[in-house]
Amino acid sequence: MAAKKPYRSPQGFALLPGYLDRAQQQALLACVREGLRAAPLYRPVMPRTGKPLSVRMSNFGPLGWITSVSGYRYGRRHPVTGAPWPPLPDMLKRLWADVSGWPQAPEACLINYYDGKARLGLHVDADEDAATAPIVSVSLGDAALFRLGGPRRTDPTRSLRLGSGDVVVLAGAARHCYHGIDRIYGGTSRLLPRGGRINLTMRVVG
Ligand code: MD6
Ligand code: FE
Repeated sequence: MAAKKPYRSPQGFALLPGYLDRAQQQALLACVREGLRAAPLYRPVMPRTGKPLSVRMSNFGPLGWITSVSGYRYGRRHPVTGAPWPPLPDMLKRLWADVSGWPQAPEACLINYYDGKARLGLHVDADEDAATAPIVSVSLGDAALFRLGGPRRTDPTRSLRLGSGDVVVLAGAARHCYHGIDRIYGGTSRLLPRGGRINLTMRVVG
C-alpha cells in the first residue's frame, strides 16, 4: 500500500509513509512480542562512561548490535540472558527484499523501544563491515521526530515525522549521514496499548 508519497533526499534516503497498513503493523507487532519473550528488552550503556541509554534494546539474529562499557559490537548472544537472538521474522525478511534493493538477506535487526521520554542522539551507523549495504527501518507505535543530517556532524539537518507503519531506507550516500530521534509524540498511536515506539533496523553486517 502506498497511500502517501515517498520522500527521497539526500541520495539513497527514502521515507515510505504508511508502508505497512494497520493489520500488517499488528501482525509485525505480534512477531516482535514473540521475539521479546525469548530476548527481553534490556537497557544498554554507552561505551567508556557506562551511562545508560534512554532507549531499551534487543535484537533478532543471527547477529545483534550491542553497546556496553567496552564499546559497540555485533554479537550472537543476548548480553543479559546469554541466549542466541531469536530468528528474524519472515515478514521482515520479505519487507527487506521488497525495499532494500540488496541481494543479500539482513543478518541483524536491532529492536529499539522508546518510552515517551526516550531519545537517540545524532549518530552514523558505522559498525558494519558491509558499509555499502542499505539499512532498512520500520516504526511501530507513537510518532517520532527523526532528524537527518549529512556526513558531518555539523552539517545542516532536516526533521521528519515517522509514524506507525512508516519505513525508512538509508542507502547510498544517506547510509553515511548522521541521524537521530529528538522526541516521541506520546498518545499519537494506539498500536502499543501502553504507548511508546518500537523501531526495527535491519542490517547486513558483512
Ligand atoms: C529510530 N533509527 O528510528 C532510529 N538507523 O528509532 C535509526 O537510527 C536508523 O531509522 C539507520 C537506518 C535507519 C534508521
Ligand atoms: Fe541509526
